[in-house]
Amino acid sequence: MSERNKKLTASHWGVGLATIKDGKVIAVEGHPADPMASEINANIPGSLHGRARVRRPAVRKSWLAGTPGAVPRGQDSFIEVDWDRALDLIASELSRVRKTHGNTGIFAGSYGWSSAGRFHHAQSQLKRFLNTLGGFVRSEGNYSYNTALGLMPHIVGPFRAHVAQATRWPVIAKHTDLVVMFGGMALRNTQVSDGGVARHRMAGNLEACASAGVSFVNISPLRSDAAEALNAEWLPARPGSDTALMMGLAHTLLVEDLHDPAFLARYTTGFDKIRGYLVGEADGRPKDADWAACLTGVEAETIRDLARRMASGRTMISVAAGVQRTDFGEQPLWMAVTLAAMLGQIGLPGGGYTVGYGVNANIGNIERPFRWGTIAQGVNPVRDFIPVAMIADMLLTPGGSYSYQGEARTFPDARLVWWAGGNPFHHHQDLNRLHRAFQTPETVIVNEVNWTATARHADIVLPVAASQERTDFGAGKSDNALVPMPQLVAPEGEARAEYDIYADLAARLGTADAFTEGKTSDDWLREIWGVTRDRARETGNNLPEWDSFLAGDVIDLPDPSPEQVFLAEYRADPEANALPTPSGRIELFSEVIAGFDLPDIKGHAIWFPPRDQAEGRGAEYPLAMLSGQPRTRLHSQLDNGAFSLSRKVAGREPVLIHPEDARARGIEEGAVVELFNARGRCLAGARITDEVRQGCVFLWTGAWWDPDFAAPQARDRHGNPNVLTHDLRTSSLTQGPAAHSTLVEVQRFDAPPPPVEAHDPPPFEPDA
Ligand SMILES: Nc1nc2c(c(=O)[nH]1)N[C@H]1C(S)=C(S)[C@@H](COP(=O)(O)OP(=O)(O)OC[C@H]3O[C@@H](n4cnc5c(=O)[nH]c(N)nc54)[C@H](O)[C@@H]3O)O[C@H]1N2
Ligand SMILES: Nc1nc2c(c(=O)[nH]1)N[C@H]1C(S)=C(S)[C@@H](COP(=O)(O)OP(=O)(O)OC[C@H]3O[C@@H](n4cnc5c(=O)[nH]c(N)nc54)[C@H](O)[C@@H]3O)O[C@H]1N2
Ligand SMILES: [Mo]
Repeated sequence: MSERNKKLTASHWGVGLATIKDGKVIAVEGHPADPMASEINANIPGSLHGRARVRRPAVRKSWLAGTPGAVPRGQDSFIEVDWDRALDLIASELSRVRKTHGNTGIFAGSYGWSSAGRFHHAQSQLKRFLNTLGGFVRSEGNYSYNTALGLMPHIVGPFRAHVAQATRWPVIAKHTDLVVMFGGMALRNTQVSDGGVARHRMAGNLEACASAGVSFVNISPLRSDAAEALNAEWLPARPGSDTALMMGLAHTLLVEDLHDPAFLARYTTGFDKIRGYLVGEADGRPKDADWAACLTGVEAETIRDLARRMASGRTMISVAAGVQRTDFGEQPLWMAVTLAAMLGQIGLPGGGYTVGYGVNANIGNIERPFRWGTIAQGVNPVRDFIPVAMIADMLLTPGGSYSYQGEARTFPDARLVWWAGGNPFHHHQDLNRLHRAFQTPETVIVNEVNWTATARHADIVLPVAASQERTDFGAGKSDNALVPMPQLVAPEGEARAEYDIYADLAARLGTADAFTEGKTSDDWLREIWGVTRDRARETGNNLPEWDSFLAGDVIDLPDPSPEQVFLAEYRADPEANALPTPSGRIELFSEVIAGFDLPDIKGHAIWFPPRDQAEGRGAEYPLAMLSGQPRTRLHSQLDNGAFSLSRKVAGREPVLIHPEDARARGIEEGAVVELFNARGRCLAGARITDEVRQGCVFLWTGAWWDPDFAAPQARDRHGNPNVLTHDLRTSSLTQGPAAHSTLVEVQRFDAPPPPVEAHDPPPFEPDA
């Protein structure tokens, strides 16, 4: 390590060097070998040792008193108890629920990012523990790109594999003329990658593209969704209108004979169907540039000109994951694939399409050279699951029916909910509805580092050690580096590593041998490191012994595929390398999806207007609210750290408002404003800027929810956009979250602004 007295710590946002004094982490800076270390590190000390830490096990007062409905979850006070009492309570609840309802009465879908580290991964630990006890209802998919996960296998192939195979940025720098970015490519989002990122390469790779003369078009409501160095042309299309814009481009290619019939014939199926739709065969309405101009707010001539430019050279079409987190988010994905197929450059270096550039630090920049070792989660004997974003629906309508992937399914009856490593009261939409939904289970258990809104909705809260408080190693899912994570400080209060908590619980329930296999954390770490070392050796890399690794610096491994071009093999030989779709080709029309006969997705890409717009809510709530990822933290993590706090406005989350929209409402820079719609309301701090499209406001995700239950609609005082978003999904095919499609109104808030209390612990009471 370059600097003595500083110790390594690894996070989803990169490797940090921590300074420790008197048993506390007092500073964390980026690793000197990281070309673009993340400022998020600066949040660690304040959050790690902050007021909000869960320091002792705690039980909700009314639940402990045996009158669980006396005060609603999320509004109750807590009683701190010792570990034995908390674990006895959980052991007896688990036994009771299993006996009365069976293991399908336990929901432990427990979505969330938790912390980096191969061994102390919150969800893996919880799942392993519950699997030794007969299993649990899980969740499927994610909040990030669920719609792509559910759609892409039907039309091109497995999405996760395809993201890993994304064409590399240096290839784009060399071969591409034009990158057309739907949803931009926000550099702020490339600070993070799940499991970690040792070197932030994105900014450098993009700068290299700009220097090589690659042109960029940023189609997005936010100008800064394109890095400044790109000098991108900004087309601020109306949010939710990407499909229409792509259709206008496709129609232009078609009528000006700029498309590639040979590619379409050889590599795709169903072009005739979408062609018929584009020219308006059935509805008499050509989806031409003029039609698209009305829906997108982008001039028809600009659309035609862009289509010609796309056809005149090597063009990469990029779709940000945020674009599919919208109403009918399947459609822009399918239409992007259709548009790229019409250009005929799929599989060529620097051409075609990519969904997901910018969704993390590593996509298109690096990949892991082999699979890292990990702790086995075991086998879950319960088959039942829910699509991840149906949590509120499941809790509110047990036994209710829903449609998913063409299948009629039934919600399980979740009596006990256990969350570890996620914050649904940050990540789910329509939080007032989720608050109601969380009243329905008999028992809610939450393992947390901090008193998040989710912890406040628990009956039993277990204080867990943060990643600086336990020994582990970091290795990003798509990174090529291994990072020692020695324990830096003792856990705050009575917090414990989750492995040790489950080991004690398993001992109470008679499954200790199955859970621990007689091993300590240290034994497991050595074993998992051993597996990682063996796999390294098989690929010709030598790794040190565990103890010297733990005392050393980051280990970089070779990049397995620096010249990678997405779908190059398919292009080279579409018979030998047929796609895993029903036809073996790119399906611009899918018989399978058409056969499901669903109301909200058809056999090819279709234009569906966003729901609020279609239902005429634009008059009452005229502003589109975007709620993208925050530059200053990871989701809700470390919101109480110094860097995140330093960017708040009037103590609240900043909301970006266009100068014209602010003027029309008498809103001044830095003022407290109120955002509202039929679902909820929140306060935020006004940042007036022409970076954001007129008619749109942008409120970052992750400000800890701070409801004032005495105020109208339990007004959130801090600025969490999910009090305003709907929790409908993209479609009944994929059931993906659609948070970006939200209409709101904004007004001045002239009353004395109430203090924000979200970063304080809840009220405690002594045990009676
Ligand atoms: N409106 C809107 N909503 C969104 C999005 C959006 O764009 N707009 N984006 C969505 C997306 S893409 C995502 S991925 C989700 C993210 O949603 P989450 O992943 O749920 O968000 P995080 O804030 O990362 O929550 C992780 C929680 O785990 C806790 N934690 C950290 N380490 C540990 C540990 O070792 N053990 C335990 N038990 N807990 C730990 C942290 O304190 C934190 O509370 O949000 C989604 N929500
Ligand atoms: N610093 C930081 N980085 C992060 C995260 C974080 O919490 N903090 N979270 C990580 C996670 S889990 C994920 S999944 C990724 C998410 O990565 P993305 O999904 O790419 O990120 P978002 O910020 O949701 O959306 C990107 C942009 O899409 C634009 N957009 C929204 N709706 C529309 C639309 O209808 N049309 C068009 N054309 N544009 C639209 C918005 O302007 C937004 O800035 O980010 C990751 N990176
Ligand atoms: Mo995500």
